[in-house]
Amino acid sequence: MPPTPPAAALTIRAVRAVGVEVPMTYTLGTSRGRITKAPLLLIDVETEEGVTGRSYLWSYFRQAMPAIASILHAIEERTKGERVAPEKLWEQLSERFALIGVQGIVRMAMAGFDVACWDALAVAGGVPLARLVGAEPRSIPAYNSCGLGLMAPGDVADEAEKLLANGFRAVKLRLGYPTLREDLAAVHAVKQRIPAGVAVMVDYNQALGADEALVRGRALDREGIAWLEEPIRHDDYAGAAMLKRELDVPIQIGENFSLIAGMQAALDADACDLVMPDLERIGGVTGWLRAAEFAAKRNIKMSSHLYSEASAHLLAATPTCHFLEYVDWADKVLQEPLRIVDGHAVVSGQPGSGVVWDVKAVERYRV
Ligand code: SMN
Ligand code: MG
Repeated sequence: MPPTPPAAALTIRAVRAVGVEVPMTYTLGTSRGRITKAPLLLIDVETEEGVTGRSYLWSYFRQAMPAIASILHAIEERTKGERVAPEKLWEQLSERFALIGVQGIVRMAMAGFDVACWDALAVAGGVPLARLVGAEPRSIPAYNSCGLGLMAPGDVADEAEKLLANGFRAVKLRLGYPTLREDLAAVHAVKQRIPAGVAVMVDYNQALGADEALVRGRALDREGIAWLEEPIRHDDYAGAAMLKRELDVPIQIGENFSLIAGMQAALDADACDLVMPDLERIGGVTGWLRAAEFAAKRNIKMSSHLYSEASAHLLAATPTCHFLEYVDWADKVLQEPLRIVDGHAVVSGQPGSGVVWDVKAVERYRV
């Protein structure tokens, strides 16, 4: 592999944020509500040298975006004129925001800024983000997570079939219907419709209490499920450890780990078999790299959550890389959406993280 280039000298000039709401191809009905449009806050970090770094934040709902943009404005005030050195800036901003705390929308804004800074360095160095963080671009196994929300079993099976386009060999099904019988009906409908050998992950989005999770988990043990994601409250690590001990199906958590401390607490409690940090909640690229090192030390397989474009680059550099969560939710505002070939995300050799705006589309979906 060619040596990692020295980080380019870039100086922060401005941090800009634009909110868009992008229609989703498939409605996502989770046990926590239905999502039909992707609320994305698009971030540009402009430098004096003329290079712009980009990232976006999945903002959960439209009204959160102005609040996050306002924190990004505070970040701009505090970093204008500084060198683009993301790890140092993370420490500096963590100190500056210590009183309010690096959590919630403060952490979101810091992570979005961090990812855009790393993107700027990769673009300036003329290398893909993967190379900047020490890996060769390569193909990453992906599962299709674009849909498969809570709906009638026939509809869920129809959608599962569609999601196998582009050679996907893995899909994620949302569960947490009122009864176990309905959960099993959805699993059976999907399994009967798709070829044997296609992996099926299931995600409860924290819908169950620990006792109910044990009952439903025992039933799922017999269904050949690839992983059981967030069956209970995300921060009930003792409950998750009990499920890990009692069940055969691998327990997957991580989209709610807040920074590396969250992941460490979960692994110290032996709360899961697998981890899937979220690029934002884990603390941007800076946080991801620490998490990847930590997962490798504990020998635990690591997948991603949302943010498919940058996460694909980072998984290339993750020693225990497992699966990319593929969602196409930003595709409509990207010049070049992430490519999937034979069910694998293709990490491009182009400079940066693969996030460049389709300016006309951004205007169309702007809120
Ligand atoms: C999820 C989380 C947040 C937004 C959409 C979907 C889900 C997943 O938990 O893991 O994909
Ligand atoms: Mg999930």
